[in-house]
Amino acid sequence: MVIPLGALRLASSNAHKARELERALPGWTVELLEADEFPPEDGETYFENALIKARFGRSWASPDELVLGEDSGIEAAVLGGRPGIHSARWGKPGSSVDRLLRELEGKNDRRARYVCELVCLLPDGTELRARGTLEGEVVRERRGTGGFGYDPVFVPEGETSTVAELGDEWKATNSHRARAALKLLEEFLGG
Ligand code: ITT
Repeated sequence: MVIPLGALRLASSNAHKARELERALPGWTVELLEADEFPPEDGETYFENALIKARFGRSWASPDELVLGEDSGIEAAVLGGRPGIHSARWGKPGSSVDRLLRELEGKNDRRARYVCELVCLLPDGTELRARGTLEGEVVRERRGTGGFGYDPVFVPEGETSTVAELGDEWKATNSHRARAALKLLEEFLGG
């Protein structure tokens, strides 16, 4: 199946995700779904949550649109993969990064990875899926202003700067989301 360049409707309320995906997919536009409320993300995996969002988007979007669901998170090795799918709402609202730093206090093993799962639902109901990861480690203090979420405390493997210092340009080709988007593109091209 070869899908021509076009528009993707992202079933998300996170504008950072839409911008990052659009930059990662030259020639495509990525727009957020204008929904007031999204269904609860009660899946047990990133894939299940991405599928919940994509199916919700499919029920809202115009029949000819391609709909995308995205779920992502950060997994700290020494915490057994937490916060994982709970990354967005870990601890008190707005304090997820503080909680991660607190839980890693005094720990030498700072390894972590970002994970992103994408589910694309085509107008005919076909489901395409792609996953991207980014390995790295969590530093002890915030640095940088780019990106969002945990980016000020996450240094990717092979880098010395945090993702927030590396910035949105870097994310557009290297992030877990960009990697998943490129795999999705391969699916679009019939790979
Ligand atoms: P939607 O569910 O509406 O798409 P959300 O932000 O709630 O938006 P998720 O439920 O997928 O998204 O949670 C992902 C969380 O994981 C996100 O809020 C961040 O805390 C973290 N995260 C994921 N990708 C990230 C990235 O590229 N940079 C920094 N933090 C990220």
